[in-house]
Amino acid sequence: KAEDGYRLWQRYDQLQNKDLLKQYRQSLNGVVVQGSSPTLTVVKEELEMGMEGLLGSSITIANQLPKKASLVVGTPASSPIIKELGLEQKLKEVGQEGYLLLSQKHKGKNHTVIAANSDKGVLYGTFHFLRLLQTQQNIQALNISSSPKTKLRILNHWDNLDRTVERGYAGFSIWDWHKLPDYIDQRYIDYARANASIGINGTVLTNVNANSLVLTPEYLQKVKALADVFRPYGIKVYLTARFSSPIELGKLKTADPLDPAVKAWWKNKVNEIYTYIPDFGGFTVKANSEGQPGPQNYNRSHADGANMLAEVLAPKGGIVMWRAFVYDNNVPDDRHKQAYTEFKPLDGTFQGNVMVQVKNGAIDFQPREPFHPLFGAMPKTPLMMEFQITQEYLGQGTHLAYLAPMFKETLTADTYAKGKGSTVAKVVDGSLDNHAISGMAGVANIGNDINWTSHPFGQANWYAFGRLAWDHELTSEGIADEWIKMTFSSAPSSQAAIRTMMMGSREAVVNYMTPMGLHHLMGWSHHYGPGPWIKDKPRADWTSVYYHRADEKGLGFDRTKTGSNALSQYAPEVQAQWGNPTTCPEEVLLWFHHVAWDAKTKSGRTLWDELCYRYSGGVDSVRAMQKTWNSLEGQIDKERHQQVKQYLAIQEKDARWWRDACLLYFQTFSKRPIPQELEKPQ
Ligand code: GCW
Repeated sequence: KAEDGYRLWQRYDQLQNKDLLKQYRQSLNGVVVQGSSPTLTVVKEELEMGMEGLLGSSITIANQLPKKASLVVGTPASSPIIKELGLEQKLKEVGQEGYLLLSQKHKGKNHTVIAANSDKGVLYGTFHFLRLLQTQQNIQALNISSSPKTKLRILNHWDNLDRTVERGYAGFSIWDWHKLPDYIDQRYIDYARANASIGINGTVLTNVNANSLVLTPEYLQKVKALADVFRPYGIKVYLTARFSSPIELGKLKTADPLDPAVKAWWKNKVNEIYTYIPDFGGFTVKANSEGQPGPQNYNRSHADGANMLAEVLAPKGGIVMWRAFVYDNNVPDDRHKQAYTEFKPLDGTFQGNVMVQVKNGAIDFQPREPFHPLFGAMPKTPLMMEFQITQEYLGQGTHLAYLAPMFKETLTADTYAKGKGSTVAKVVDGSLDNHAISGMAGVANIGNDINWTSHPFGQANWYAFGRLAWDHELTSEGIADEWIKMTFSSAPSSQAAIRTMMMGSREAVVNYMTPMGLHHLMGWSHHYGPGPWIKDKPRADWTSVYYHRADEKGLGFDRTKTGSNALSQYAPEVQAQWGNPTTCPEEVLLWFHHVAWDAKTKSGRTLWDELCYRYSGGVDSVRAMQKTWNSLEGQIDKERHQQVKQYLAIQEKDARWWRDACLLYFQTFSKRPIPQELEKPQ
């Protein structure tokens, strides 16, 4: 049924395990939520829906302690019972958004407690508690405390006002601007529930390639309607600000950030926004990148632009997320270097409420990229992570690629900024340099497809992003396990099989698209299929040949001293490892080195043979996923089983297309045969 996909990981179907059901029913005899607020109303609704569904019996939510064991929910401020439990010390440690889940005796009775310092914390605790039931955990001796490692956990929607979605593969935008503000689609509420359940606390509604229209009163009313829906779920609304808005909307002659009239215009605009949305979060800005207007148009710096906006937002508590993805058609150097070159010198010049938002890698959301050299290089500036959940370069809406391992790979990478152990995660969560604000943004893969993300497994990437933004130390396997149990089934055999599929899936994509550090071989502009042969574009780096540099001698982009020297942007320890082809991990070898076709790789094979093996291995991995998935027929509802099966067939076909196209093309340079034992390209 379509609803199987629509309900995401929040299915709440009755549990089948009789013993557990008995345990749950006994220990959750009553539910007490004292206090009232829009967020507590949401808490009650979710508990009712979740527990009634999972336990298969009706529950009533009281505001007095019942006679029997019960679930007690709230904050010391709104709930006298919670206050009596004496949790002050423990609560102090979890901060404003954290929570406790405890099994606790009170006046001779055993209670399960969800306690927090704020209603929002209670909401997060409630979702965690429901997850325990959904994943069938023992809840007899709970002693959980949790708080987010990153402060801003934000989805970026690249949604246009005409409802097209840039790099969106799951239908049109879920924001129905035409019917807003009067019609509130149930989808907005379910969107908020899903996000709150994984700790997401902000959403940028509009595309970074921004349209200034969204800042007009007509649209601000609509934005307000969405903000009102999301507020009880702890989600703040942000917008993208087109830098030239003072010209387009204000009829000014300039958008120069140092011009007093420009600043006054933004100040008025920001004040106006806050009359609609008193807790408006702030702006995300893409400036002087891919043709977008920005401060450099007026010979000002990114800091001048960001600080002007930050100053007018500061009194209202708003922030600026200024993107470091600057890709200027007129800068001739290796594209890898541009962001670092422009931003590193600005470290220490940004206002306190500016965050610089940096993509995970220096090029553009490739299946694998080494971490961005800006991480660790701007200690005085809070750097926000930008991941892409939508799979622009990873098979878009039809390829299965579980991205948690990719996110983790970047987060655990060591920048060596302050010696060994200076991971990207510590830069991003602010702990390495003691920043007051920290954040992670994920470019959403959500659209109005019934199942939200086109590929049923795309939901796992939305889920994993939220979970890692909350706690980057969670493992990819652990996140997959939770998600599978909630989304599909908890039968141990299918659980393990699906987890295996997921865990290998991103590496499979890397192998059949861009193994060993190859990158940007995708077809021009759409980025879906292979196009390693692409040349003759107005700019060298709009071509693929620019990135792979295949010739008779070998393959790969020399980014060492003898080449573009992008490597010099990393810490000396990183340079030492990656700068030497024998110590450079093979995963990024061709990213940094031009390697001879006959050079020996770790497997003992030549580069050419190894490349053939990797491309073929990618195809084999997809076939293995197909086999596993077919074996699960009957254990997964028919509609989702069929959909994934058909998508895997597309993926297998595409994987062969990639393998054959790339190998036959590179063979025109290597002039070496495909190893005998491998399937021949067609
Ligand atoms: O990944 C590239 C995309 C563009 C996108 C740009 C960006 C929103 O191909 O579609 O524009 O990056 O991140 O700004």
